[in-house]
Amino acid sequence: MQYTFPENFWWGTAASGPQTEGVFEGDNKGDSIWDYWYKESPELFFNQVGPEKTSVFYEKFQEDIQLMKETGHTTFRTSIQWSRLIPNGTGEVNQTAVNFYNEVIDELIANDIEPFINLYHFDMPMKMQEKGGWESRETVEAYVAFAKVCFELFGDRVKKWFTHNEPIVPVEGGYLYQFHYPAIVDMKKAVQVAFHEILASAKAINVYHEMNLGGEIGIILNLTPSYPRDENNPEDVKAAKAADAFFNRSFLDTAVKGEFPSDLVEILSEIDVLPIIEEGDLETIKENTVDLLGVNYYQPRRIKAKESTTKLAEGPMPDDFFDNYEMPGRKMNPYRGWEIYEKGVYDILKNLRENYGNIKCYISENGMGVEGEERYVNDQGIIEDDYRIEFVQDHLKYVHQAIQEGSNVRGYHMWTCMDNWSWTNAYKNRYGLIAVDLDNNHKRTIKKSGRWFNELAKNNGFE
Ligand code: BGP
Repeated sequence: MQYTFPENFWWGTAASGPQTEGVFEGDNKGDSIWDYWYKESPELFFNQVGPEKTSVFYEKFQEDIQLMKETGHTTFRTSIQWSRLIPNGTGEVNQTAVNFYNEVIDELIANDIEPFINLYHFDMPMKMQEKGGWESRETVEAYVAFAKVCFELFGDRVKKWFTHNEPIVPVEGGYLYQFHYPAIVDMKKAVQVAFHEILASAKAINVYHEMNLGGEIGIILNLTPSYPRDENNPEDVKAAKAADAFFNRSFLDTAVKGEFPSDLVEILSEIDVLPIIEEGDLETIKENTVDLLGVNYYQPRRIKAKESTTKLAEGPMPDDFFDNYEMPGRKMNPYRGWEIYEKGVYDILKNLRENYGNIKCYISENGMGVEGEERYVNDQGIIEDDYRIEFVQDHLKYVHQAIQEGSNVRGYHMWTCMDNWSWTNAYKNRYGLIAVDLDNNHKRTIKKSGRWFNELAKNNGFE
């Protein structure tokens, strides 16, 4: 086999509770910010479709786990919805939710699929948001208590934990670019939110390690390599470095090294948006770094020195330090508007190897959302998504190369298993190895890529 991966390489997919479970009301679930926002302002949601319309994992998880088996999964990531487990954010634990997550975890293990559990996938309980969400210190403590409950309830069986998925996204979406609730523009709050997420993660890691449950805990970051327009132009290079500090190193350096990047601190201090830090916080962050890093990779950033004079907001914004650059001829996914640059994943892994102590990591999301996949259905009713197979193979070749050169990569998760609801695009773009027919009792049909993925996992590689 030309591309063989290390023994026991983790093959699987990633998903999240809010995007798959359904039953967004009922069974004592509390509202998350998404549930609340959708009920308040459905017109803000793509096609007015919100988290009430999912692939109904809550109901069909047994069937779904069988399909995971059929598609070669040895591992699967999902998240526990905080607002399902602890409806008010703090206090009483919802026994119906405990039963549900217990059943899911047990069913996965019974089918030899190792559960990877993430504690936060953009889904702040509304009750905590009312108290300021991540802006507030109270949320940090509430989150750590929630994490502890999860470790106590499920830590005997779950051995891979993650504190956050893409913590930069609630910062960008909620406090800078307005695509997550509360959808405001306020750089000072954005920085405080980021700081509290970082602190909450370190505190949860501390609790987990002290409990000695024999597993590993990490964080999942969406890393977007920042390439300057012209490597020989110092202004472009400086701009790319600033974007890298804002969007990558803010969370990467704190998670892996326990330190804030000094150039980021300089910028934040220059524009007077440094967060409130209490005594002992920096030590907590320093002492509680991750065991394992999840890398979500979809697209790079192309950056040039600031040329435009348009300000995105009255106050400071990251974009005051760089402009995005539309590189001519770049390969795009037209449906999502994201560049496809396979070598980006190699550059990330090389950077982790050279500058982050070769931290143990895995690819925790990578995938291709495509609109109108029904046009690829063959006469047996199967979607022939060769483009997805090609997309994954092309990325895996670079992952393989990084491993050959010594990168500490332990697995690959695709986004995603079943076509699912997306925060900003609802069901426009489909990412799954398995199609879901929303109009026909959520019927599942394995796509060609699902069959291919099964072979990939069984052979632990491809030709
Ligand atoms: C990641 C998120 C996922 C998922 C994916 C695809 O950033 O962790 O939750 O949504 O992106 O993105 P989208 O659905 O916006 O196309």
